[in-house]
Amino acid sequence: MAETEIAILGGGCFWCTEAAFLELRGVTQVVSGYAGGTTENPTYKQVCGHTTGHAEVVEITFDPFILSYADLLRVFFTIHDPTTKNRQGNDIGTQYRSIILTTNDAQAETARQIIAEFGANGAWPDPIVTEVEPLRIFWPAEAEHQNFFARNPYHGYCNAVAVPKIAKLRKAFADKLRRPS
Ligand code: MHO
Repeated sequence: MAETEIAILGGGCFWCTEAAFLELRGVTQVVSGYAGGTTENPTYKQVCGHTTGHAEVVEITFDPFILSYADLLRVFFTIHDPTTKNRQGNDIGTQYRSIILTTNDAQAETARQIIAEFGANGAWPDPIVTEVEPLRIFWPAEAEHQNFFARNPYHGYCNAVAVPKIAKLRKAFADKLRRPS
């Protein structure tokens, strides 16, 4: 029986999203990469140049008996802004779009439910613009983008973008952390 499940989520800069999801108990691996575009083997430069249609995403491997896909999505909708089209904060471009790439019908159904939940719970005043589409292929990003924040803890951009995400996650999901904070 499969003990792990894969979630592919795009919520802005993957350095920062990766660092946040690594906080959760039940998450066994997070890989930064690209999905939702057309070309094969996209590079960071191509993705940033908007020539491939890919979004920056994270591939999260998790144990669904410890952390459900629904709860993973609740974290996702808490730590990024799902209401700004092709934008997260100061980062603007299609690679920063809010997107859920589903690996099966059950994930697609759960994604629609959680979008409805966050559309109604007042967490975000504006309409949610997150795209939901079936995953075609996930391309891992270049080695220098993996574990970026852990390897660059004093990076100014990450301190401005990743640190507040992690703080929000720790506060809102204290019962789901790998280590108590
Ligand atoms: N504006 C940031 C984004 C990094 S992220 C991996 C930078 O260029 O450093 O998209």
